[in-house]
Amino acid sequence: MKQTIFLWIGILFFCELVRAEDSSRLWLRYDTGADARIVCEQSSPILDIAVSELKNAWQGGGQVTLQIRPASPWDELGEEGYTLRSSGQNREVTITSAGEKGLLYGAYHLLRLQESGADLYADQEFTEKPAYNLRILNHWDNLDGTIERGYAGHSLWQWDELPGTLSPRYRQYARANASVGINATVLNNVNANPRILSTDYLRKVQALAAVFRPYGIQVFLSINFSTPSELGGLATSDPLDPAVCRWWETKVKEIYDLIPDFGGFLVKANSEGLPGPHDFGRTHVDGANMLAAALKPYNGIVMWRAFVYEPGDDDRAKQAYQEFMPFDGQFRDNVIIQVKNGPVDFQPREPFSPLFGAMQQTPVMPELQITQEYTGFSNHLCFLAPMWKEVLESDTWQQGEGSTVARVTDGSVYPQSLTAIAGVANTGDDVNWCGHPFAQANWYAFGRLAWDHTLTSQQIADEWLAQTFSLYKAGETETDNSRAVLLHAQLTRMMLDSHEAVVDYMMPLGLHHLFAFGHHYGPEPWCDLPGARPDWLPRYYHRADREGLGFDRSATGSNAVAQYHAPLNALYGNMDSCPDELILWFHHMPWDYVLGTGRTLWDELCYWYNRGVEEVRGFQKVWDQAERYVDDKRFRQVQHRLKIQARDAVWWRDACLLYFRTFSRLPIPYELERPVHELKDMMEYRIDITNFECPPYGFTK
Ligand code: BDP
Repeated sequence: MKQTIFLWIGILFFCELVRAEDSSRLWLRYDTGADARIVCEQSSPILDIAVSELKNAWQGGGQVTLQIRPASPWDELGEEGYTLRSSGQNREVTITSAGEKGLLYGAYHLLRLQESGADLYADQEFTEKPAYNLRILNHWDNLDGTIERGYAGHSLWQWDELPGTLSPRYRQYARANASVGINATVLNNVNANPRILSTDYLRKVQALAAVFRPYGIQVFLSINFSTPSELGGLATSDPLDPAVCRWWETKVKEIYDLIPDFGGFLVKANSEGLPGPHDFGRTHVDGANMLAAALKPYNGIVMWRAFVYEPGDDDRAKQAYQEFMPFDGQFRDNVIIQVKNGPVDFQPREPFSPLFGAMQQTPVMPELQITQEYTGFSNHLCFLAPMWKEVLESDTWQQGEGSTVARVTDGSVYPQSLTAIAGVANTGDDVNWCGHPFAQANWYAFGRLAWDHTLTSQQIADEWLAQTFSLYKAGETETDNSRAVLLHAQLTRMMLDSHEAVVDYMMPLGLHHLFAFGHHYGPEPWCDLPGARPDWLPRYYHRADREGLGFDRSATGSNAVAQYHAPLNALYGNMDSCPDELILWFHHMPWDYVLGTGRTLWDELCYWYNRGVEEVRGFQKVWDQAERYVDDKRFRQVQHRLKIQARDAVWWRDACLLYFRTFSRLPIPYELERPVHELKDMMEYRIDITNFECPPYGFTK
């Protein structure tokens, strides 16, 4: 009997060890069983989680007290903010908040400090409160279990099993989000299936909402604008038709009867073939306000996307601004306009969307893409915090210097009660959630920046690395541990440089949308599909010809620069002052134009592409040193993907340079590495996207 028990303990221990490093624990790899002294006088589902997390994992020795303090109108920290005090002498920590969620976030923050090696017992007191009210993930998950632009398996939501069976991953998902302050989720694709609002599906959504609630996570749904006719059997979905309004009111009541804290709707309308108010001769205001009226009695909101563009003569980059600016001030107060970070579409680099700061009487929320649709899927290591910081810190100048994208959306510049930021999720049912072990850092970074956009990318990378990999090991020699310190610094650097490297080998100098048609993985700057929308083809964007390269958006071209506030319109509008990083976004530049570096545009292009390749090779060198410090499985996963990335970088460089060379007719500078592919071959490659498992080299000719 005793032996069997020991055997079982052994097996469990072994399983735990194996499970321990499959990446499924994300950044939450606490050692459990600490049985710490945690005091909290109240109890509730949220507080009980805060207490049990600390009880299991807090290793500080002293006592942690969680206290709800009476809410007061002067309390600027709100229900989600908190104060954390620690006293070195008594080894005590006290976290206070006006709300339960504040205590949950405080508890996770304390554990984050512990896991990232902070000095826990310095006498200190600090406060934290979130920058945005709503910090929300957008899942592009379809009801059939597939994920649009998902690279980590199938959807987490097991629609067929819900509501009866609840996967343990729902709770783990909620916990991971709460640990970084994410407080809301849109469960389904913006390209929404009307069936999501059927009673059957709403019951499934209700079950998910119940799992997420104790972690402070509110549920939202994407809706299809034609649901009244498609699902409800009405003759129309015209937003001004009284029967349509009644249909939505009844549906919204049904939702709130099931999910009293339901958040509201996300809407993609009249975009990329989806229905919307234009189909009935109505406007975006008519559509959004009708839904907002139905949601208002329950405090629900509408997140209406500005990602709209029609094939036509005018520059796609200008269209969202043209469509929405005339409506500023006309939306109901529970509507917020969701704007992608750039004016086109989540490209590796774009200038910020000119709608930020320009819409002054309507709340606007940034939409970022966590899933790496345009940055190498889950094969390429690309830490996105630097890119998001670049957007959030861009100065719109709309209210003078310092009106950054972050400040015009978080309520600092414009008095708005509704503030939000969305990230298109990169999660799936893969064991490690995100496909690439380092892609987890992007989920993490989104949450951290949504909470506090003043954190630096370095702080976020540091924290994430420390929590995700245990580079320092007890019992190792001092030399080993000081090597680990050095390695940690090198890995942080690698993360910080990774986005720029991707831009360099894919689309440097402001180039954009050179992607292969449809799947957006590899390069296809030559792509020309008869009958395809011109604004879905790379040539529309790069405009390469015998004279030069790039899209003229200056006053002599599409004049998109005019949508930016002074002094940006002049800065971007002039070839000599436009930053090199964006020069081909705003200008069609002659091949022999001499840039600030003293090199011609053509030479510079070659240098930047080459630099991207070299940077990735550098990442391989850094990562290989991690072999001794990182568990085998994750080490190999990353190593394998870096090999793919290094090959892809060469593929991108060769494809783009050899193709553009057919226009420039100039040699690649002789000091640079020579291409290893033939243009003709690359133009025939087809990636088998239906079988897109890592490695992706399912090329067929
Ligand atoms: C594009 C994606 C497409 C999305 C669309 C959107 O390629 O799959 O549906 O954005 O955001 O980037 O609506």
